[in-house]
Amino acid sequence: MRIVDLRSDTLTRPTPAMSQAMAQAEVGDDVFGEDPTVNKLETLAAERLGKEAALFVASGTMGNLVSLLAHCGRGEEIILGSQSHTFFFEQGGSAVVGGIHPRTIPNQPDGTLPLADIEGAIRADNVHFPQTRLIVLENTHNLCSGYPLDLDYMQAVGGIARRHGLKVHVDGARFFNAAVSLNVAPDKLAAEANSLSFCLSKGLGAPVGSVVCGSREFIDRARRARKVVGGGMRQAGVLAAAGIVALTEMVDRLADDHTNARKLAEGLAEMPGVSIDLSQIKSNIVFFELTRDDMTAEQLVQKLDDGGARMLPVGVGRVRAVTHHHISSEDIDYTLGICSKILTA
Ligand code: TLP
Repeated sequence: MRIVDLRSDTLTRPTPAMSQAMAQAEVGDDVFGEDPTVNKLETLAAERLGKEAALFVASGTMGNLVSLLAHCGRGEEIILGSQSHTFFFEQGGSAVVGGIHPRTIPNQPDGTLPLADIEGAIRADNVHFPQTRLIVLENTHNLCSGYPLDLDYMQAVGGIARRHGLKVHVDGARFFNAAVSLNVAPDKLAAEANSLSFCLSKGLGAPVGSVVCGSREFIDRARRARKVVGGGMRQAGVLAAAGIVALTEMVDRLADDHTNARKLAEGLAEMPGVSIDLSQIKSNIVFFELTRDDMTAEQLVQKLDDGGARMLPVGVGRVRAVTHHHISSEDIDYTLGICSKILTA
């Protein structure tokens, strides 16, 4: 049976070029700094993001965790969005592992944290308070329908951070989706980030891995943090090889994923019992709400699954679909056909 799997862009399997690069990768022991393919990926990633250095890590979760550990000490505080992946989906790792205190601010539908709220959350020097160290942004913002944070916003947050002596970390799991959606060079969009973690294993299609970018001194600390969480991966060049292909061949095509997400959203908007804000759809993530009482999100997703299309129920009455390089425009027609049968029955 034909299955169109829109649950996540993490489902992407390596392209033939990636498989070939992995099979032929030159490797060494990366904990000794001797894996030439990892070193090449790190140099390339740092260049693309306009940073001094980079670090290959196992996952987006690890990228955020080692970044937070490198920026903050125990009892220090980070300001981040209440809907952020780091707060919501990473088991509170920074608190569990690093004793770092999270201070959340409600995200706006466009993924931003209001600037006044950020300023208001920065702690005064007072013996009762933890000390604020870091502002964490997410670009694109997963739970906010993949909305990209634009250059003006990044600069405004960077300005606040500088005025208060804070650092900025960007969870850029889908940072290249943001750059493509906004049509801004990645290094320009990353300029205000003291650190940025992006995933190779989402829309860019590599099977495993993320890269953290920042100053050389920051990356040295992140490398120590990676080791303490068991992330020293030895002959990791077999994985990094796919990451190099992801960075060099898979960025520009993200625009197709955005076009397909838009087409899916526009089709869904026509269906009875579906509510969707089309102005939210800027990259490869589509969220919609079911507005009928006779079907839950879980029931809809089950029916879709039976019909040959997979999506994710996320919260009450909310469903997520994510486009990626295995999803064609024709797959979207097929998916809309299945949705229409279920929702108009
Ligand atoms: N997101 C996954 C799930 O965990 C929800 C997905 O399917 O979207 N930051 C952001 C913004 C993410 O969306 C994700 C993964 C991560 C970090 C973590 O990356 P991994 O899964 O590589 O640890």
